Amino acid sequence: MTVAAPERQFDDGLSGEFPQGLYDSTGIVTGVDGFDAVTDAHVARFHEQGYLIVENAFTAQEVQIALDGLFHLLSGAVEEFDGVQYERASAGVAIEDLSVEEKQDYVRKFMSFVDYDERLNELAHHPLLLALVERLIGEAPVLFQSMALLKPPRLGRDKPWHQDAAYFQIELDAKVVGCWIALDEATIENGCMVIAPGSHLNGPVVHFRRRDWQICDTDVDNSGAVAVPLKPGGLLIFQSLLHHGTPPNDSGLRRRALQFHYRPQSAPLTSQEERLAIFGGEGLGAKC
Ligand SMILES: O=C(O)CCC(=O)C(=O)O
Repeated sequence: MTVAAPERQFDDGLSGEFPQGLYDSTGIVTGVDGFDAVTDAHVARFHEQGYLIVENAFTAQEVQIALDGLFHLLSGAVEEFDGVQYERASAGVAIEDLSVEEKQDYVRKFMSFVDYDERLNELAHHPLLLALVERLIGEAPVLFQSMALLKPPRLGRDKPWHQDAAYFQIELDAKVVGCWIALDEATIENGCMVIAPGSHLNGPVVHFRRRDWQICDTDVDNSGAVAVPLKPGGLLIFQSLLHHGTPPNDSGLRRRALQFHYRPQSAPLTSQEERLAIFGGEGLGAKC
């Protein structure tokens, strides 16, 4: 009996032109060295600036374990897992014939994997990570989204500027955070995070479906933007209203990352209608 290969899923973002300089920044920012170095002053600054960087948050061994977990899922060994989304540019490529090592260079993202790999689940519930998130949000964190974002060499598209809160059905006042963990060295050339410090304090802005669910390119104010290069194992924690995006990977180097989102246990959930009433540019008659 032959078993049909699972249908390939594509990320629903599109490639496309964007204004030159969209991901330009005024400089780079760095962080504290290790979880133990985070002081109350850093926590206070997180609330003002909307982000906190912890270099060397995870060891080389933990990074390798995370990659092993992703490779295991990509190999198809866990039949029930269908969370891999490929770059549309892979449409004409017979990826079924490729090794896992080769296949990863066509993947845009992995979604919702913690229930399918214990190694990744453990990383998402790393005691030091959870303790820091709890310090930042003031309550026991609940993991509600797991992603791995691979920006393949020369193929990885940009992730347009957006606010993560525009994707979530969670009350806006809730202290929701994203934790972005570099599995490779992330640089400006291969598509590290670019953020607008303090932008979370200005509240929600309308989003449009263009290359992605995003802030209109012409509404982006990157005059104070900074880039966040990270070594493998480095961590960027950011508030869900912080404006951020990533440029394409025009380099020959991989840029793989994990991203976990946590909400406070008590955060009230909302609906798609309520979310779009705040963020849905088109429905609100805004122009892009
Ligand atoms: O890792 C990336 O390229 C973008 C991550 C991000 O901002 C997101 O997926 O919301």
